[in-house]
Amino acid sequence: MEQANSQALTTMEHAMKTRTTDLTVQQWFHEQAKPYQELMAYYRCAMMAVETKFRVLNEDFSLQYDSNPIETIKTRLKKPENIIDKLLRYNLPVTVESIENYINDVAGVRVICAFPSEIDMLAEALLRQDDVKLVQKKDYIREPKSSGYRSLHLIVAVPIFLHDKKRMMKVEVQFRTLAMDWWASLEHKLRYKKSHPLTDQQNDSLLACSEIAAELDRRMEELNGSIDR
Ligand code: 0O2
Repeated sequence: MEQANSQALTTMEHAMKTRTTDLTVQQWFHEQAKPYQELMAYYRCAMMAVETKFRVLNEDFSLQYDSNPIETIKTRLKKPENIIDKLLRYNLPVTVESIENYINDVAGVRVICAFPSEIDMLAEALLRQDDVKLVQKKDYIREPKSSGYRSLHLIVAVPIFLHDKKRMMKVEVQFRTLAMDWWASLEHKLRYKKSHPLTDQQNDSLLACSEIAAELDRRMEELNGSIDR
């Protein structure tokens, strides 16, 4: 943990130094290192809390319906350089307060299901829990991005219980099917492999692949519905 923190700080320090030579920003970093580390620790706790909620739901669905809707759960803490980039992109002050107030996806949990209907089922089951507060919903499944990206994004606030207080922390939950995840992983790999943007033809091709993946999801869902248990 100590080692991970100091690694994150080194990366962040590097990110800030390479983006600006402004002494006040560097000074900020030295002053804010402790509160930054603390905030990241709280986000790690919130990710653990949300991951546990999904593991419990999976277990319960398995007992009640003899099905495990979750194929995989992944967690990630946003990289320090991406946090700084986002603050700068939105012209927000580089402060620990602004990270907490405005960056909703510092803590990320990705839930991968086999079928699209399992996504709605899990999202509803999460939001029914009385300690989970919905902050924002972006449904890129019903309205895919122009790139072809499909996933359901929920920003939720969940409590974490520390030795002397309770804190509400925001976590971004991305729900995807295996097909949506396959497309997003490959698209990311292809897009970031190149130093220059993809051509219109390459973008069209990626969009077409996303539509094929969506069709696969529909067919598998239909097949699943037609199989008696
Ligand atoms: P990281 O840190 O690498 O995970 P923004 O667009 O970032 O200014 P917002 O609201 O965060 O604002 O964006 P959005 O689009 O709702 O969600 C961003 C995240 O969704 C991305 O994380 C990806 O994980 C995923 N995503 C969104 N669009 C695409 C896409 O076209 N292709 C792929 N493969 N993934 C996408 P980041 O931002 O990369 O951050």
